[in-house]
Amino acid sequence: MQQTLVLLKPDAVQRGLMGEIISRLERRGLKIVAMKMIWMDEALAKRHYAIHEGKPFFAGLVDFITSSPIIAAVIEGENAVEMVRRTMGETDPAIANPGTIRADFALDIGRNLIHGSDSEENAVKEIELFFSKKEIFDYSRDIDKCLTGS
Ligand code: DAT
Ligand code: MG
Repeated sequence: MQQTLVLLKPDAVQRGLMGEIISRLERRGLKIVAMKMIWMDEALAKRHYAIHEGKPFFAGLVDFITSSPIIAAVIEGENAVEMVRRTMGETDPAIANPGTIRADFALDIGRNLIHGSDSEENAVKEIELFFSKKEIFDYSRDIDKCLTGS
């Protein structure tokens, strides 16, 4: 089963939107297999966003993501990477589809509430950056049989 990394960014924590966002992922049927509150330091922020190093928004992004505690979670499900990305919406809330987390709760590309890995390959790397194997749980839920027809 596919896993992906989700971060609820400082704006989600500060605005009291953690429950709302987690609830949307849960209600979709996705399974949370790890979750914790952490305060990212500059080194972790730079590693996590290494692909954006050199871009004009990089310094601001690192400052923002380290400005408050955040929630880190591992989400599991069939096609979880894409399911989470589509539930989040486009990076820029201004063009995200209504009904997505970013369109419904955010205005600004730099304050878009949630991170989700963008590929299975990156998900594996990002999960390793935030979680040890022991922090990720393998468990089943009775509702899982209600979520698919197969
Ligand atoms: P995503 O978070 O949808 O994967 P990304 O990986 O392209 O988007 O960028 C990472 C984060 O960096 C994004 O969530 C918000 C910030 N960001 C991206 N482009 C930006 C821009 N043009 N101005 C300000 N912040 C930006
Ligand atoms: Mg990205």
